[in-house]
Amino acid sequence: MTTPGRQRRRLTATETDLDVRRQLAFLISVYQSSDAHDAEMALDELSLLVETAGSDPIDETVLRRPRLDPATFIGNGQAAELAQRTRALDVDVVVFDNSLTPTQQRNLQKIFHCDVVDRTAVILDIFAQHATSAAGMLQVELAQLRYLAPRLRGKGTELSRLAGGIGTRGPGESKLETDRRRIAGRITKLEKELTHISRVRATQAKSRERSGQFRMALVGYTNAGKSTLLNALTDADALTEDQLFSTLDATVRRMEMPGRDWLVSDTVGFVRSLPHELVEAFRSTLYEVSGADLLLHVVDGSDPEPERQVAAVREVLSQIDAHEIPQVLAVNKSDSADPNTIRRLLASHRPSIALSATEGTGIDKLKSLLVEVARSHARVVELRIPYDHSRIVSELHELGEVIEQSHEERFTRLRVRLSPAVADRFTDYQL
Ligand SMILES: Nc1nc2c(ncn2[C@@H]2O[C@H](COP(=O)(O)OP(=O)(O)OP(=O)(O)O)[C@@H](O)[C@H]2O)c(=O)[nH]1
Ligand SMILES: [Mg+2]
Repeated sequence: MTTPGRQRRRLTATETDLDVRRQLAFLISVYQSSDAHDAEMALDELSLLVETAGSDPIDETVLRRPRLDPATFIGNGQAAELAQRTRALDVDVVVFDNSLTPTQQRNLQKIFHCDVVDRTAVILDIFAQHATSAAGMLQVELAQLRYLAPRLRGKGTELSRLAGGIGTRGPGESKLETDRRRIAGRITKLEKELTHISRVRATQAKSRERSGQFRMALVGYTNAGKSTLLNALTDADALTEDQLFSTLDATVRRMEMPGRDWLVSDTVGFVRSLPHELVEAFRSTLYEVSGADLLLHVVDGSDPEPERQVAAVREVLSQIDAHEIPQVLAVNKSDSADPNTIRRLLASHRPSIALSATEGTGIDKLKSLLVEVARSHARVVELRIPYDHSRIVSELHELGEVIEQSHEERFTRLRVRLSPAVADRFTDYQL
């Protein structure tokens, strides 16, 4: 089930030096009561994530544990039993879909005699390998170190961590700092650099806001086709790949729309329970989302259970306070999706539209729908602009749709349709 896209990735310095082979991974998903199906779905996705991170999942198991063990998560006995299985398979790393506490991770490592990581570590590792911009790298490294710091407590960093697998690679070619004494200093330094970057970003975003341009952000599960759709909408050349998290940095493009151009941004894909360390670190990147006027939520209609993706995306949107922004659902990959699934999605989510970003079908309809939705959320305001502020009149013609304009003794009187954010800027002139 590997696809060529998933295997391609840069070798880290450690790997190049030591010519390390791909790690063999054993996957475990634990559920507490009746959600066995969830646990199995979770394993399928974990398997993709592990492959994307560059390891080979060779076997997996779903465990039911009504009570979780604080020391070893799955209990000593069960762990010892599984350890026999993983040793026989010569497994390098055991990957849990569930979150493990630092203590559980340490204890399990002793029982399994190999690396034990959780889903968060895998996602952080993928982000580290995919980060290319300076800001992206700083953000990922900060998230990694915050995650790693409590895990290095106690004596010795133990284990095979020096071998260079999931959880040891920093962004780009770097190796993650694992010396406890130096981590705190590094974290402070990264935080400082990122504060500076977010200040610059905030200024840029503010100036875009002031320009009053309409901003739409593409959001969606990883691999849903956001970048492909951005390209189809704007003739851009954003990187698209059949792999998870190929886009990490926000890209902003201009899209021609009737009346005026919109700014459209594409950004990091979401995934079920995106690690909070990452959401925190990527807050400034995600500002493109939380500050948008409209969200275009892209879902992969060919996924076996796209509703799960939609729910996961909504959850992240709430985490970044973007859940109240108007949304349009684009059911993508209609060329390879089951028509019943498409119908179901369209019926349960409004406004929505089916399309294929690669085939280009539905793109024009999507644009009309976007215009319609943007309009329905716009406010019509009545303004009185003194003649000596006439510059504002021409500005209003650019920012919105002027419905009526008349001249009074000392004012120009306008009825104009504006997006709520822009309307707020002109409250002083409202009647
Ligand atoms: N069949 C089909 N495949 C598509 C369509 N749109 C995108 N894809 C494929 O889906 C894969 C992912 O597309 P991307 O545009 O990179 O997805 P993304 O949402 O930007 O993914 P990340 O940035 O990794 O989160 C690529 O292999 C695309 O060619 C479509 O309409 N139909
Ligand atoms: Mg992308």
